[in-house]
Amino acid sequence: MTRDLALPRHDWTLAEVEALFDLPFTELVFQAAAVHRRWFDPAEVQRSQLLSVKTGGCAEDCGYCSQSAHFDTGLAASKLMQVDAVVAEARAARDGGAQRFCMGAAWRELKDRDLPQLSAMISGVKALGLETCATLGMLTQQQADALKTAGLDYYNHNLDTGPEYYGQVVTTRTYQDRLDTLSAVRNAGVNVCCGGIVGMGETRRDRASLLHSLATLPEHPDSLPVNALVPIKGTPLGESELIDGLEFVRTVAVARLVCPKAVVRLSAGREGMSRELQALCFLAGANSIFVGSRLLTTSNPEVDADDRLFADLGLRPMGTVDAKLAAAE
Ligand code: SAM
Ligand code: DTB
Ligand code: SF4
Repeated sequence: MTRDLALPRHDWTLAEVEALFDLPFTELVFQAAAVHRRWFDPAEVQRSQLLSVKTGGCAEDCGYCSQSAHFDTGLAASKLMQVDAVVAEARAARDGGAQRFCMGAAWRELKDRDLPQLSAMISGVKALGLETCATLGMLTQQQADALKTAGLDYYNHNLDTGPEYYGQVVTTRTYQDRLDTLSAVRNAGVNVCCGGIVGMGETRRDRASLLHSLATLPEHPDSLPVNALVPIKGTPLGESELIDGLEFVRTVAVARLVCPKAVVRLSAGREGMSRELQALCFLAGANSIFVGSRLLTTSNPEVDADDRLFADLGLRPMGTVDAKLAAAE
């Protein structure tokens, strides 16, 4: 009996994931599109908005990042933002059409002294009717539990690349550190948002290995961001060539096939992509994007352009803000 391709599996082998990458392009996209339709309405795409609530000066040496203190990228560092300012940005994001708001901090790990302020931000954003997400570096179990209590719906923490290539990109935090934070998040009952970056000089096998790592986690990520590297001058990866568009689509399609129920996010790097390439990503199973003219520290397509893209492709926003909460505030 042949296996139903749309049913989630946790026993993927790396060879099987590589074999998906090696399928003829149209066959791969066709299979991914078929699986996408089994779990989602393909006309719906989630809109998430990012805000850097604490920028720059980070102790980690992630070779792609504008915010690492190890590299001179010309980025000015700033302190943790005030709660009111964050909530005001979230309200504007909601009114601009976002359903999820993600707060990012350039930290190696969350410090307990910052927990009350972050908890207040999360509660404030949640009270606007938005889904809440945060990405604050490594977490302990107690911190993950506290964020859950504050109203956190999702925590983003990426594996970034396959374990074999990882050491070429980051040396200050291990792959196991990342897996431990993911367990704490999952144990706290917070949804896991976990993916990686392509276009960092890795091989197709490394991309397959990243997706293999994600597909063999104890539970598949709820959200799976696929970022195309945004090369940042001054970082070790600042002169990298952009990833080939078709290879990016293949990565999205394989992500959809190995984690069929995950919301796959077409994340950083959209500014370098044509509308047609983005449309292929949606066909291959991507069903979430970041909206707003800024990601964390780099630029993103303008909302008007994304509104036109949605209209021209016949796409609708996925989910809605909590109307009761939005009306009450
Ligand atoms: N400091 C926290 C951490 O790394 O755990 C959270 C913020 S960090 C900027 C979130 C993720 O954004 C990274 O793990 C990486 O996958 C992605 N990212 C960062 N810089 C990027 C770039 N230049 N291009 C593409 N993706 C990037
Ligand atoms: C993710 O995977 N991509 C987002 C989010 N998680 C936090 C971040 C993209 C950052 C792009 C570079 C920047 O703007 O600094
Ligand atoms: Fe710091 Fe996160 Fe950037 Fe790594 S990706 S340097 S942890 S802000």
